[in-house]
Amino acid sequence: MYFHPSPSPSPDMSSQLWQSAAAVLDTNWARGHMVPSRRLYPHQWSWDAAFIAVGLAYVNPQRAWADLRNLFGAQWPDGRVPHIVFDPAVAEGDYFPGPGFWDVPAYADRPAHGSTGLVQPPMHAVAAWEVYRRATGHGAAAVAAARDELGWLYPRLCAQQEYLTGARDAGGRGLVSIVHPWESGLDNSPSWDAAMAAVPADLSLLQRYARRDVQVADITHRPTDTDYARYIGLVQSYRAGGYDDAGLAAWHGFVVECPAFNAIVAAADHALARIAEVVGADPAPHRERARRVTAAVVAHLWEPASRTFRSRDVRTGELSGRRCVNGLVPLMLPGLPREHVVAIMAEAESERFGMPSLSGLPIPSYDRTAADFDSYRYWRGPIWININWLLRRGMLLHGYEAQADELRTAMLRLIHRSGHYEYFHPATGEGIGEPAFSWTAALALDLLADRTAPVPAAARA
Ligand code: 2M8
Repeated sequence: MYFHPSPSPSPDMSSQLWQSAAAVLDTNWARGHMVPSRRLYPHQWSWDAAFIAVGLAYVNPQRAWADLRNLFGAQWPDGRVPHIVFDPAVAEGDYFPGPGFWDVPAYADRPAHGSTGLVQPPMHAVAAWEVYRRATGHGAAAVAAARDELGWLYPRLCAQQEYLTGARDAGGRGLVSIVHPWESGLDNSPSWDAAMAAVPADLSLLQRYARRDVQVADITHRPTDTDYARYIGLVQSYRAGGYDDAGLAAWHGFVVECPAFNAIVAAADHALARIAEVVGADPAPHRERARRVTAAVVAHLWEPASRTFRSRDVRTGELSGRRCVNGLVPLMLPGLPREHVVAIMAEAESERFGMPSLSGLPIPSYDRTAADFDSYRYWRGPIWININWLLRRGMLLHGYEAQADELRTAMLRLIHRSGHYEYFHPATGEGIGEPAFSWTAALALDLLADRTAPVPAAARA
């Protein structure tokens, strides 16, 4: 094994990592917003902006708020926050599918450059709360500014939650449905394989629309052409329906309840309850909705035989047969019953997900023992820092301090050794995908600044 667990990051390592992470965030700042990476993702992405804000809170809180403002400036009148906000200065051909393909409806106050019509997990309330919480380290003026920013964001965050828990409750069970794998953020996860198998894959679409991602990334590390043909077909379907959500399960080919997405929805309401107290609103409805969504995740997405959470295909009613990391993410919920917490921790510590004590590395995106586990292909095996960051928060919340610390150390050592990569090989730790990836850098800052870590001098300044 290439990596060996070590008790904690040394002060030298922490200081180098802090500098390199801050440098990635400087490099990726583009015209009033942050890009996930310069080459492959030249626009602004929704849940990336949330993870990025968590790190910017330490080095440049003004940019954290500006980035969130740029994203919510593109919010639709129905409350949806688009999964990509396009940068008008970037050519149509620099990302596929670009703004021309999405052809979203125009309305008065939407930025002319447009967006997609999909969403991503609503991590933003959690992020906004984290940025606000850190403002005390930057003086009284920063705290006052942060309170103003929360005031601006609060109604927008509420509208985002109302859209998701309202129009997107396609199954009528109190859970949010996603209408495209891109909405999960875990694009080609095996969690969608069964549902995607029923979506027609018209490969001729790839003659009409060239994939841009494979011009700048290794095709064996990305979703397949068949995946992309289905991705394009699903956007065409949703677009043809005017991005309307009425009766989704009857006419759209992919309608799925994801345990990670829904856990993030509930976590958003917990964060909104705290934000409500700061801005003078009533926190009670947020706590109540968080409780309801948590109860629905437990009631409908738990697979008793394997004692794991699974995604559910709303069209067929079937739970996915695959053990994927999205099934561990409900650990981040404070209201998760103890028996489910214990079961998730057992899964995280099993040979399937192999906590660092087994592999020396953070948790992979898919069951290591599955026959189709793929160490390179995106969300079908590699390690992702944002998901591990969420899992670590869950471990801390439920009193698993030693495991949380082990995971933190493994993440920091991995990023220090390999760089701020988009994702990592689950056996060797080799960096894969984009080498200067914003959320990896941002979350490294947060992990470094954790009170249990040796605080680097730059963080104290
Ligand atoms: C990936 O998704 C985009 C499509 O939205 C892509 O592959 O082009 C995912 O990893 C997603 O979680 C992430 O938000 C996005 C930008 O980093 O890239």
